[in-house]
Order: sequence, then C-alpha cells, then structure tokens
Amino acid sequence: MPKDNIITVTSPFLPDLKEFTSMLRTIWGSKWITNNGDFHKEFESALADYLKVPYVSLFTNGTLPLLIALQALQVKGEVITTPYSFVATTHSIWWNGCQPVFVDIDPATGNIDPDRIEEAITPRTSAIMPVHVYGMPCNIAEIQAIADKHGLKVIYDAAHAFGVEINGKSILNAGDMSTLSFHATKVFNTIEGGAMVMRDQETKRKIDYLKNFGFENETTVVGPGINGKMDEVRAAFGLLNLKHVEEAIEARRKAAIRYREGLKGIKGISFWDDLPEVKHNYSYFPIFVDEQEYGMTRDELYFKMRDYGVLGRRYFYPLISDFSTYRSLPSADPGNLPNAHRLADSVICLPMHHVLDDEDITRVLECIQH
Ligand code: T4K
Repeated sequence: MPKDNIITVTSPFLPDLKEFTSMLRTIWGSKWITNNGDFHKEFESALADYLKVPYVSLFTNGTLPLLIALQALQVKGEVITTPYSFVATTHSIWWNGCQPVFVDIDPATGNIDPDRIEEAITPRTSAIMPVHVYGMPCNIAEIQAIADKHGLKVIYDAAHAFGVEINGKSILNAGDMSTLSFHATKVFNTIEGGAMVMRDQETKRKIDYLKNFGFENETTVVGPGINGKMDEVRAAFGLLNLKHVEEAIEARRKAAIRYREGLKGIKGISFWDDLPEVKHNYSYFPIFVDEQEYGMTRDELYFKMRDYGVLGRRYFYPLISDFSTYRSLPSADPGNLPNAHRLADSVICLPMHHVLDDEDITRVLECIQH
C-alpha cells in the first residue's frame, strides 16, 4: 500500500506556516523563548475564554498536570480511577506514591461507573480520578455527590474533552481540577502540550509555582516543584490553532455523521450517538465489534483494516489494569472489571480528523461492510 494511501487514526491540525513564521520572528526578536513569555500569557487567557473556564495553567504535556494536581491537593493513600484510559492516567497516581484502585466502567459511556465507586472507598481513599474518555462526559453530578459525602478530591483527566460542554457549560469546571492534553494526536494540539483548569486564582498561583520548580520569586522556593512549563514557540502554535479549532471540530462532526450513516445497518457493529445536551468535540470515533453477530473478531477486523491501509487503533486495549505494573493490584482482577474488559476487547477507534474526505470515509466503511 503506498504511503499516501494510508488513512491514519488522526492527523494533526497545523497552523498556517506564514502566520507561524511571523510569530517566530517576534520570538526571535524578543529572545524571550520560555518562562511565562508574552505568547504564553496571551494563550492562557485566550484558552480560558474559549473553554469558558476561570483559570488555565499551561503545561509542556498532558501528563505533568495530572502529576501536579495530585501533588498540589496533597493526595495520599488510595485513588479511585478507571482502567479504561491511556496509561498516563494511572501512572500519575503511581508517581505520587499512591495506590490506584480500579473501578469498572459504564458500558454506555466508557467512563467510571458512579454506582461502583462507593464500594471501592476505604479509610485510605483520598481522591477520585475519572476520565472523560473519548470526550464523552462522566456523570459529574453523581461523582461530586460521592466525593462530597466522603470528603474526597476529584481530579478529572480531561485529556480528550477539549471544548466539551453540557447545556452550554464547560465540563472542565467539574471537580477540583481538570487536566487537558494538547498532544499532536488530540483534537486541539500544540505539538506536545497540556493544561490544567482550576477554579480560583490562589490555586493557579500555586500550580504556576509548582510547574516552575516551586519558585515564588528569585530566592524563594515554596514547594517541591518540577519543570512543566510550555515554551513560547508552542504557545504561539497553540494561539494560531485555537483560531481554527471550531473548523476542525466541524469537519470531524461531518465525518461522524457519515460514519453513523454508513455503519447503522451493519449487524454486530455498534457505536455511540451524540447526546443532545452535549457539545461534543469528536476527538475519537470508537466502534464496538460483537464477534458473534459480525462474524469476525475485533482483531480480525482490525488487521483486515490495516491491510486496506486503514489504521484504526484499539484505544484502550489492553486495559491499564492488565499492564505488568498494575496487574497484581486487587482491584485489577478481571472479575472486578467485566464491562471494561468487554469494551477493551471489542473497540476499534476509526480514523477521525479534519482532513478525512468522502473517499477516505468510503474506504473505511467498505472494509467494515464486508
Ligand atoms: N490522559 C489521557 C486520557 C490520554 O489519552 C493521554 C494521552 C494523556 C493523559 C497524556 O497526555 P500527553 O502527556 O500525551 O499530552 C497517543 C498519544 O501519544 C497520547 O498523547 C494519547 N493520550 C494517546 C491516546 O495516544 P499513540 O502511541 O497512539 O500515538 P502514535 O504516535 O501511534 O500516533 C497515532 C497516529 O497519529 C499515527 O498513526 C499518525 C498520527 N500522527 C501521530 C503523531 C505523533 C501524526 O500524524 N503526526 C504525529 O506527529 O499515543
């Protein structure tokens, strides 16, 4: 298969090179290339406006804000989380010296099942780290009610949930903090990058210190910080991409409509519909294969697609709880996580990005319509 014929699961949105070059000239002129420069400040403020959130702190990727959120909130002991995510979610808990406790998911959303959270709470539990997987909102109200009842912190891994709203309100305002990833593969990217969303200025100040080694000023270190800063080049890249993110999301929405039309008659293939109250970002398009009804296993379809040059991905297979670091935890027992296993064993994320054209989508659908 020639390389230009391959359809990848995603494709990064890139800013106009001329506009970007002009911003690079500004950076070259100022010689201020990192550490809270002008583009960094402008980007933080533009993001807070776009995302409808009070405060944003930029990061160099989407993993560090997870690590720092747990540090800042002094989370200790056990953290309840989902096994159905990218491994960075659980790694951030582990790196903080805490024990992840996996709770099964709701198969209708892929997100942690609030009805299963309370039974996992012990005297050592101090926080819940849910994930809005594929940008599908978690049951925020129920999770908050449980957290309030038991005095737990809630940190949302919102890496997939850029711009997602419920009834016009950002889901990034839920919990104590939410974190975002701006990795190249995300609906909005700064090449590598990420952010934390918080509710008050005092928390933002603290987080801004923590991502800069803990420095409050030239001579005072207020805590054991780390280096998580975004540089000026990527802040400029992000500012430009932000101007076009709505177009990118709209192109994805159209691709999702075409996929749904093409897939609805295929026995054994299921997918999720949009929720009327939600502004989705179409960051991923997962389908689920029922091998009995479809007549082929998920992996058979996955590899057949590869033969056609259609590179879907099995996000999120294997489950995090199946990786060697976490497998021996009591909550990683497959018997505790039946829904997560079912989803992980049946999912394929179809190619989903802003440059998919009709021909690409037809080719993806043709491999599935066997
Ligand atoms: N929490 C959650 C829930 C996450 O999903 C993630 C990251 C994080 C936290 C951590 O955020 P970061 O620290 O990463 O900001 C990707 C990403 O590396 C990762 O960011 C992402 N989640 C995860 C779900 O997927 P891979 O290994 O699947 O990416 P890769 O390199 O195989 O790329 C997939 C396809 O994308 C390629 O076939 C082609 C296309 N692509 C990729 C890159 C990197 C391009 O066209 N250009 C590119 O530059 O992990």
